[in-house]
Amino acid sequence: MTQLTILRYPDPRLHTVAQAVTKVDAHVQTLVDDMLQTMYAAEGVGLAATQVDVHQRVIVMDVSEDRNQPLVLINPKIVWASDEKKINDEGCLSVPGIYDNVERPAVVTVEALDMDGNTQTYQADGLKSVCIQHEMDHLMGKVFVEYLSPLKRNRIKTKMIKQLKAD
Ligand code: GNR
Ligand code: NI
Repeated sequence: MTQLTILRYPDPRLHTVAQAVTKVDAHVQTLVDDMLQTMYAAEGVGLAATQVDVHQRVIVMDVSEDRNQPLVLINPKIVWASDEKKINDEGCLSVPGIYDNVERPAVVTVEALDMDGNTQTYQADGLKSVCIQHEMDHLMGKVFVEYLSPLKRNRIKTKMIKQLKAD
């Protein structure tokens, strides 16, 4: 297993739109293993391939308390979203130390391939719903700070650039 480097905002590569996976083969399985290891090491609840500079539609997640329920979503597609919206405090491994409110549908149904290449359907609410939508945004090249006002976003950008220079 390999720990991968997580891109940090405002890295322009975070705005790349990912391509659909054509076959869930050994190459994709290795990517999934490496992404899970990277996510657990970073103590995140989710990770999109975009964040490790691989532009394929692959997401890993684990929203369980004991961090022992990995979930893999390949070529995810939201097939239903509730009219009901919810505001959640979001953070992102690519924007360390920044948390802010984002409004999203409260409940979603998502269809995706699993590690065996089988189509699975998941209904999610709470953190799992937020995380699925947050990760799917990454695959579209979108980072959560883009939901915030331009003023906030620019302050965050400046702060991140200062932090990167200090590292
Ligand atoms: O670890 C993470 N926590 C989190 C908290 C609230 C809403 C979304 C997230 S996802 C984030 C990991 C990450 O950056 N995934 O892309
Ligand atoms: Ni994120």
